[in-house]
Amino acid sequence: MSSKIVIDPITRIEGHLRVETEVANGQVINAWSTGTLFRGIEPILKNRDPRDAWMITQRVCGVCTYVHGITSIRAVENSIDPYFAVPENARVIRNILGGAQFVQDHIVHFYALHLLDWVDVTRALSAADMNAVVVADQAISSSRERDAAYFADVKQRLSDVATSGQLGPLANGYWGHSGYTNLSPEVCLIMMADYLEALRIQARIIKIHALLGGKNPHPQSMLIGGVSLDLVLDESQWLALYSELNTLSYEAKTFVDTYYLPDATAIASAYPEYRAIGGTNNLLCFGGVADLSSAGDQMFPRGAIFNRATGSVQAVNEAEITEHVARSWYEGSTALNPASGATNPTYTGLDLNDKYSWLKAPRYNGQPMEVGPLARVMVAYGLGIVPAITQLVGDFLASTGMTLPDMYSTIGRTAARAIETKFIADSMYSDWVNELMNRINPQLTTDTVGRVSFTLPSQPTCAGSFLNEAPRGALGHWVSYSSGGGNPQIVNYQMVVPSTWNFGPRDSNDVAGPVEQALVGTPVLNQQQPLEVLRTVHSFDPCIACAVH
Ligand code: NFE
Ligand code: MG
Repeated sequence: MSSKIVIDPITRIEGHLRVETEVANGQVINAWSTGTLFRGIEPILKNRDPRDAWMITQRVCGVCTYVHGITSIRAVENSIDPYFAVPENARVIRNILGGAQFVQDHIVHFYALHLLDWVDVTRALSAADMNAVVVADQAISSSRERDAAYFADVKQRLSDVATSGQLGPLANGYWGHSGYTNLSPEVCLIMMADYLEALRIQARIIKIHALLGGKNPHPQSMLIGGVSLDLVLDESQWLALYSELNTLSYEAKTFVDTYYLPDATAIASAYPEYRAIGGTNNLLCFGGVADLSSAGDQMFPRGAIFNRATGSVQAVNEAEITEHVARSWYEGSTALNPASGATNPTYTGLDLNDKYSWLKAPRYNGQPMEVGPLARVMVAYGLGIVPAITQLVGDFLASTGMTLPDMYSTIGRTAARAIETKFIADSMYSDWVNELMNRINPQLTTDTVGRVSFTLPSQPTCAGSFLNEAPRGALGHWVSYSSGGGNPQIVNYQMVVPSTWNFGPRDSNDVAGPVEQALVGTPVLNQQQPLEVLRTVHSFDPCIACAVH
């Protein structure tokens, strides 16, 4: 006998996601992932000027803001010249905008969207001895300096929320579930304190977008050819900018060192059962996050891993990317490469035996692929060419007692996100901010160039693409446009987006998508409170606004 569990909507995500599982003998034996809202950005882009596409594609999402903008710009730049190079100042500014995006986004995910899968708020309220909380806090990280009065205040604030009857973001958790008891009440209170700290720090970090991008979400300072910022600064302007960027990137790095990575380590240590739950078999990374040189050396290398063979990373061939729509609400029956992709919506109702999602089903070499932090970290680790990742993964495994194969799991995915955040936050503070400020220091340089001029190609039809990394994983944009004598118009615009890879439905061969596969085998203790399902779904950090676009 089996039964069905439907979670609709899944909350603490971006966008509209329904997950149905079939459970037998206390375990998930089948799963279906459904994106329940159509967006239509690809059709909206038709007939628009390709130079405007980045402004429109940014509106795919306000969570992974910036990444669709920059990916669009680089796809158009590639249509002009596959070796199109922006000025060094623009390269470094783009890196900092991207870095700030990743660090802020991952902190928001870990604390605001994922933490309550591991921490029971009601348990935090039963912590009684604040001196014991201080001892537990310093056991998680010795660089923390909080006292009993601090935690008593946090407890009081939480208790005030609980008794107000207006729980806000703390409402509707599976509180009291026995799967939460791995963490002591003291550690639950610590984690809730860090949740509140994270709300404050994420707003600080993303101020970097206001400084270099004019606003957040959706920075305004990019252009095809570089950035639109005026880089001619006098001494006092330079000092003011340096002081802000240095302080903000230091706060980001310090928060990751003091709270995020230690908390992720503590959760991974406390929930060893999640090393064997929620894994997938194949990982795909397009490479990116930052261009470390004008030659295009990327912070995270490109590569694919099949069947968990971390040691044999495969090269990526763009021609092997396809999207299936057999089980999605779109016309067509052939799997298409996005360079010739199509988006013609046709809704036929939710039918798990036929069509059941607004997401397409991307495949690489015909296989479903998990994308995201775990793919980036494992590809870099497998290739062994990023010393910081080799070191951070080694340290994490040593401090949690995990093995490398354990990384193919729900907790490994959550760990990889924290590990890469540390690498990015360190690079932003120690390298990129200094690189930019040295480049534009009026006492040291006369190189104030932020953009190059360009001419769109004059062929009847031009095409470009760019493979990038967004916080949730591999992101590709493909554009083709008619040059039309000064009035260029988009003919086709296709995006294949991280959460589309992870949350897409079955393909025309009836092969399930990554999340659908990852959920199979998950134990479910209480079908009224499917906490275990939620843990794995959230570990992918779904953004269904992006995934459908
Ligand atoms: Ni809307 Fe996004 C990221 C992109 S996810 S969050 O990261 O692209 O699919
Ligand atoms: Mg698409």
